[in-house]
Amino acid sequence: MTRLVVAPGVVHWPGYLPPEAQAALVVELREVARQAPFFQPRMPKTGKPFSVRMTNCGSLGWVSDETGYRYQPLHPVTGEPWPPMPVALTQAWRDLAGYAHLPEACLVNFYEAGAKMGLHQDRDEQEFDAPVLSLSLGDTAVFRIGGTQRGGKTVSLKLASGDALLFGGEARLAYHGIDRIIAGLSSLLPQGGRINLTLRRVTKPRA
Ligand code: MD3
Ligand code: FE
Repeated sequence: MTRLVVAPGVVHWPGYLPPEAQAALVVELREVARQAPFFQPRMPKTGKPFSVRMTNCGSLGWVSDETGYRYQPLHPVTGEPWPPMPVALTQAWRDLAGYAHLPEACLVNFYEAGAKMGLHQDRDEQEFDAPVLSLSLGDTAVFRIGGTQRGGKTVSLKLASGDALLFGGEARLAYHGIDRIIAGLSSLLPQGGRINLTLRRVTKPRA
């Protein structure tokens, strides 16, 4: 398995998930989305909608609306608990994360053609000692990552279906975002689009 160190704390495994595992995961994610439908997050204060739609699985999910960003145990629209995390995801975490405790949240981002995500830091978690693990499915994304200060130098990376990317150590608070989606390179999702899964430890483990 090819393991590329992209920058300090950033590790890329191109094609980590073989095609059959990607297809099996899509089946499980359709069930997640049936139980916890995709919602359209909104920017704090302005209420401007994101171009990315989201859902979550695991005991906690990330949500955003006029009142702010936060993790919560219930879906913001249905009021139901998030569905369980597929075992394939906890397995990828055990395999790659190098962290002794299980993730609590898996944020599922769905990008249609034209969707993007501006440069931001992920800092709504209580535990920055845990890495964030990302898995990409479907269309390729042009991903950009910089340092811990806004306005610094950035590097771009293409994320293809099946790729895993781990952010830990000094990269955990790096600015990052998705500049654009490149359609037509993957046949995993018949209607096209990209799914990104981010597995996160949210709370500080008790031991
Ligand atoms: C670097 N998602 O959900 S995944 C996000 O492809 C997010 O949907 C993007 O940024 C996506 O917050 C990028 C790669 C990623 C995820 C979390 C990180 C990079 C990260 C946390 C810290 C540093
Ligand atoms: Fe992020």
